[in-house]
Order: sequence, then C-alpha cells, then structure tokens
Amino acid sequence: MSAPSKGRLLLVDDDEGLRRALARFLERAGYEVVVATNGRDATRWIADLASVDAIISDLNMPEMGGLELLRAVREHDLDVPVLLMTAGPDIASAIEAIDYGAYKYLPKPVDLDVLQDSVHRAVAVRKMARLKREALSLVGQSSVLAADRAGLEASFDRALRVAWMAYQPIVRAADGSIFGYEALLRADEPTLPNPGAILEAAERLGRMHELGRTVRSITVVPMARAEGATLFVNLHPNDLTDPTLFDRMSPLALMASTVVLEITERAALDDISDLRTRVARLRTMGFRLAVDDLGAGYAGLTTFATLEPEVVKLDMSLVRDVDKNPVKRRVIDKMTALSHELNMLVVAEGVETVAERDVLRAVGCDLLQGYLIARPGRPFPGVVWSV
Ligand code: G
Ligand code: MN
Repeated sequence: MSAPSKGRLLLVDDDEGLRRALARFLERAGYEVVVATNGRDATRWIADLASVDAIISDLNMPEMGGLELLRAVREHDLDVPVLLMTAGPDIASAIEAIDYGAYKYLPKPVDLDVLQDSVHRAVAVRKMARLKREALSLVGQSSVLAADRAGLEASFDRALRVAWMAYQPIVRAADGSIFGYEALLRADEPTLPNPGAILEAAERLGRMHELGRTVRSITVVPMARAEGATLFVNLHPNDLTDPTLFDRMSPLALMASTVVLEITERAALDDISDLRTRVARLRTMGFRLAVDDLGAGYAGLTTFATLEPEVVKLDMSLVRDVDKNPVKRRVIDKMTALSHELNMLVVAEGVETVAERDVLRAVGCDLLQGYLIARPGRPFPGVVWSV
C-alpha cells in the first residue's frame, strides 16, 4: 500500500504528451491526479469539486479554455485554487483571471520545481480555507462567509443595495478646523458586518469593480454640501484597473480638484499593469493621492514609492498610545519630517485621546482624524444617503 495521497489534483490540458508527463510527475510527488482534455471535459467534476484540492489547467484549449473553466468552477466553489498554465500570458486575460480568483499563472514550458512548489502551496491554501470555515462554524458564524457562490452573491447584492457612506472629519492639527472628510463604506447587512467583509466578498466573487463604482457613485452627492472641504475616498488597488475611474465626466472626476484618493499600503500594487501611467492619468485629471495605513503590518514601501503621494496617512496602530511609547513617537516624528521634506501632508488616523493628539501636534502632523474628534457619521442632515 502506498502512502496516503497529499491531495487530489484535476489536471486539464489538451496536449496529451504534456498531460501525461505532468500527471506522472505529480503522482510521483505524492498526489492523486485526475485528468481532463479540455475545459468542457473538466466540467464533469463540477458537482464534485469538494473532493478536488487544486486545479491545474491550460489556458488555451479547444471547446472550453482555462478562463471559461475558471468561471464555471467559481459558480460552484469559491475556494478551490486554480493554477493556469499558458505559453503567452497577456494582460487582458491575466486581469480577468485575477478577477475570477485564479491562484497563479504558470508560464509554459512549465518549470517542474515551480509547479511542485505552487501545487504544494495551493493545496495548503485549500486546506486552510476548509479549516477556516470549520472554525467559523465552531464559533457560530457559519453564515458570515458563505461558502457557496449563490449565498455569497445574495449577501453581496443586499450589501450593495443598502450601502451608504459615513463621513469622518479630518481636522487641522493647529486649530481643529475642518480640512475635509473621509468617506467610509457602511452597509447594514448582517452577513457582511463590516467593510472588510464586503471587500472580501467582492474579491471572492470577482466583483471588485462593481463595489468601487458603487462607492464612488454614492460618495459625492453629500459632499456638494460641504463647501471648501476636501473629500478623501478609499480606492482598492483593483479599482485602478477599472476604466470608469478614468472617466472625466464621472461625478467624482468633476470634483477631482477637491478629492484625495487613498490607496492602502496594506495591499500590494504589484499586479496592476501600467501602474505609473494610471497614476499619472489620475493626476492629470486633478486628483491628489494619499498613501493610507502607512506603518501597518506590511514592511515594503512600494505604494509610497510608486505613488509619490501628496498626502500620507499614518496608520492608527502607530498612533495608538504614541504618548506612552517613545519608539512610536520617534518613528512618527521622523516620518513626518521626511514627508514634509517631500512636500507631503501628514494625517494621523485613529486619534482617540487628548494625550495622543498633543504628541501628534508636537511632532508636526498636519491633520488629525479619529474618534477623539468625531466618529464617522452622517454629517449633512437632510440628504438622502442610501442609493
Ligand atoms: O483603513 P482606513 O484608515 O480607511 O479605515 C478607517 C477605519 O477606522 C474606519 O472604519 C473608521 O470607522 C475607523 N476609525 C476611525 N477613527 C478611529 C479611531 O479613532 N479609533 C478606531 N479604533 N477606529 C477608528
Ligand atoms: Mn482610509
């Protein structure tokens, strides 16, 4: 009897020779391999995806290619990792593949070491997703992250319908006067209880652009009332690939000179094609840019370096207890000085106490935002918020 399989892989390729060679290689590496000759053939497994740990598929195949297969798979299973192999990766298909949650692109000819490593990781991700759902159901939250597409789709649709924007003031550190407002997504949808859950749902469903469009369309209406104030709008890196963001006649674009687009330092910008061109175009349209959540978790500075932002927003984890923590104070002090050298405005986020505010003021932060000043709310009465 051989050792138990490391997992079941569905291998899809119309090239018989390659299919056999890869199957043999993966079987030797300890996996059970089932094969299909094209996307259509692979859909035999659709009803049984729970038993598949990862799919490795060619992109271009007769009858049904890899992207179409990916879409069909995602109708039924949001977790199973799909690795796409292609000889000529092009940007359009890569973007679509990412939108539909492809796990990885593998250039052909496939490097076997890379394949083995990617499959190993993919299967681990698959197992982690299963465990995460198990854990959620243990703590009685199984409904929060619907495992099936239909359920999540319904939650997401409801969230979009009831979405509204809360506005949190950003004030000048010097005198507390209003500089602007950050628009923050809210939706009273119990199965997606916070903006993070809505964002995760959008990612898993490949509906990021739809979410971004909704946010942008409902954001501007109330701001017409806030004369002279700057509007801070959060963008997900994925929004940068949405052509409607660059529409000069959109309501947001028409007020671009009073808008700062925030892009988080938490998510990687690496996958965005033509990033510099896109950023330059936003500037030509009159937008200013901010790096959001600076100092949070992630160590790199790609977003900062690439955007060369007009505004820097220090993450609240850095701000918290800055009055009690000399290391934090020194870091913020230096970040602020450096930002000023580069002509950037510094916003400290998540200010909760008077002691924090006093230190932030002392080290020269220009703008302050946080519960101490005001919670996000509906600041302009008389306006209809839900769209
Ligand atoms: O990632 P971003 O900085 O855009 O997120 C801002 C989030 O932080 C909002 O959801 C907002 O409600 C929350 N927030 C704003 N001010 C404070 C604060 O002072 N303390 C805490 N804990 N959260 C805050
Ligand atoms: Mn923000």
